[in-house]
Amino acid sequence: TQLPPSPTYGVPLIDISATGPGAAPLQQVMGLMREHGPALVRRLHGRDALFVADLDLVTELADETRFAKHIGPALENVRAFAADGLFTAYNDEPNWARAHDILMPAFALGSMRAYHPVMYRVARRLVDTWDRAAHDGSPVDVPGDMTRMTLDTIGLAGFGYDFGSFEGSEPHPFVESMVRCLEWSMKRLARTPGGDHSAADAAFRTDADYLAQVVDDVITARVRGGEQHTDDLLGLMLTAEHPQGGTLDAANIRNQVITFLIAGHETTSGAMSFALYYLAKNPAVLDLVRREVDDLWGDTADPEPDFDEVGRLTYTRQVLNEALRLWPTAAAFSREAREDTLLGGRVPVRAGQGVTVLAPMLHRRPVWGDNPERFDPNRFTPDAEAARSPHAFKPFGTGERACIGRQFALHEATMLLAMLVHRYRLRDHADYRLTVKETLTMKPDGFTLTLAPRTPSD
Ligand code: MNH
Repeated sequence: TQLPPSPTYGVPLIDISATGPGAAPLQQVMGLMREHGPALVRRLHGRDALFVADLDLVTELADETRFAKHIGPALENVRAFAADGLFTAYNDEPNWARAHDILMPAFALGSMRAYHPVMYRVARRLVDTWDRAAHDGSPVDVPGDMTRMTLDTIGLAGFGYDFGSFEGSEPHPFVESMVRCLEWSMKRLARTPGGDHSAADAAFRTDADYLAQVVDDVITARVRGGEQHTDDLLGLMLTAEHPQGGTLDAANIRNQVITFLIAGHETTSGAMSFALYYLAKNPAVLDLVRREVDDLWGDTADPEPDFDEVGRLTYTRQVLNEALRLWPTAAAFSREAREDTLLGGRVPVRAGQGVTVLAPMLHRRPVWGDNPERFDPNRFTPDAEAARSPHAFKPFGTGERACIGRQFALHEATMLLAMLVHRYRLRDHADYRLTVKETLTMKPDGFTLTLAPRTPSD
């Protein structure tokens, strides 16, 4: 569809073609919004994208009768390797509803209980690695190790497949191929028309083929094992029938496995990394987390959190929410109008046209008070949450296409953070300055810590 000419947008139009989006396109839009306000059109080589962060506009976009998920150019690129998997499926693609209905039980509360022991087992792998680093005084690569942990967790919990990421010194090659695929999806958005990108595209194909091959290994391992797993993700994918009939076909299962291996670890890893960053920088907050975990586990050297205890770590969870407020690791999601409409009574949006919500800026709007950059987990006390619009905080997207793995991520991350704070003193040995790396998702770049074991009462 032809977009209306610029003056009818009703918001500032900024052409970035001269500089391009650079290595951090979403942070660039954050900067543009700081200058031009929370709704703007970014023009790049004649392609326009409407970005919003204003609470009123996001509240409207959350109205499922007027708007739905939009597969914008970024997710269109991700479709090149995840196709009709849940995350990138079109709303009206039959496989979306079919897979959603079949897989929902795997994210019910009872399933979280079933995943808990696996999550704990993998958290212990990380702790064993960090114990050695604490002993040697060597720094730990925080986002790298968080990624090892979350990949092993989703592999084992979802698919009974062990990536063994802590065994070698290198991350599993799946991670590097995946990151390059995500980078390709992002950089493809910035291409100047007419350039030759065949080398980048060929490299992408190699990586995407490798991801598919890993996925086939995951599936073969299960089928050959012959066990009657029916309750984890892969078990449901392979065996469950939809209430209205039909199972997932082989091609769709492959797309779902790729989708879950990526969506199930990349963002959670970043969220834990940012949370550790803020803990390392905010001793008063760290003290409160310590108090919470010490109340539960005291001087027990190796506490094994049980499922219900993780639910009682309310302040630790507030810390995670506050980290996701400042750096929602899946920072943008898009909505499309079901019919031609006026957004906020002033921005014309055509049926099917995309509008991208920039969560990190939504999360810094005046509804968050006059010092939104301050890290303050008390923004997430039950009272504070009850007093605030539910649309002011959207790290997991919105509506029926919102994140299916939210409880999974929060359980895994809350337990790990609590275990780490209970066990170590975190030392910001390098006086780390935050730089956020974008590969569609966001992570603190080059963030390391050194560790010291905690002794009773310190
Ligand atoms: Mn997750 C969708 C953020 C953890 C699996 N996820 C989304 C969306 C956001 C999101 C935002 C909506 C995107 C859109 O509207 O286009 N997810 C997160 C964050 C974390 C996260 C910030 C961790 C923190 N996600 C997880 C985990 C899993 C998972 C863990 C799986 C175990 N997420 C998904 C899937 C979807 C999704 C699958 C697509 C759901 C659908 O469209 O039906």
